[in-house]
Amino acid sequence: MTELCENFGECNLKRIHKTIDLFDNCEVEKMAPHYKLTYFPSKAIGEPIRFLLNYGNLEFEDDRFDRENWPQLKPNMPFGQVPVLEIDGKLTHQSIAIARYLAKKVKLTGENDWEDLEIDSIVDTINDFRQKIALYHYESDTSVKESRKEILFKETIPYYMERFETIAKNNNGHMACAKLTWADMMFAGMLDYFNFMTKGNLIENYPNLQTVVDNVLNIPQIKNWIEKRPQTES
Ligand code: GSH
Repeated sequence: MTELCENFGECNLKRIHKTIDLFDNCEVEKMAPHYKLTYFPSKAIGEPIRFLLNYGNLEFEDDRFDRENWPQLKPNMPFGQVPVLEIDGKLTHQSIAIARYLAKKVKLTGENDWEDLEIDSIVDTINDFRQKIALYHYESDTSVKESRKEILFKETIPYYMERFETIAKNNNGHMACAKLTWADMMFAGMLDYFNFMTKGNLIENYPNLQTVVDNVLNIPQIKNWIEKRPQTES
């Protein structure tokens, strides 16, 4: 009787294991998250997010609101600003945090903490650069704007661009880790905005930064996105 029971138990156990294996190997269709990006009708700091979503073939709702509707929309945003990425109904904010989250999803982060630090530091530096240009561009007092212009164009821009160029050269046409990462998406995604604010072509005399941008813009998903996205100045 004991022997019978043991055989019966063993047999059942094998059956259970087989069922678990079947479940594990089964292609369970997982629902893709629903992404909705809410932003002004421009590229600016929303575009690296759009690049990352496109790079990963992650379908998203590209919600560009009319500027005159902003006062009504603002109170609904977590901190009164955009871009806001809604993920399955949950609102997320801060463009860099969102980009980093998406970079993990589309495998454009570093291999380890050290590489992530390298990426994070250059992304934050690109953001510092953006803020310095924006301080000039959005200044409404013309005399203050004029005084900021001198420092921006003679000192700040060359200072940052020369260092970015050296980084791009040392990283074989990338902004970090000598490979394609989300830092490249941040730089290439925001370049049009930087050029709009400075009314020029910032990378004109920087061949390695041109390579960074070409490397991104030649990715088929990004090429396809650029062809189909709404044409906007900034
Ligand atoms: N640190 C924020 C981020 O990176 O997401 C900055 C967001 C931000 O400055 N958003 C601007 C905005 O919402 C548009 S680029 N401006 C309208 C307002 O503040 O009312």
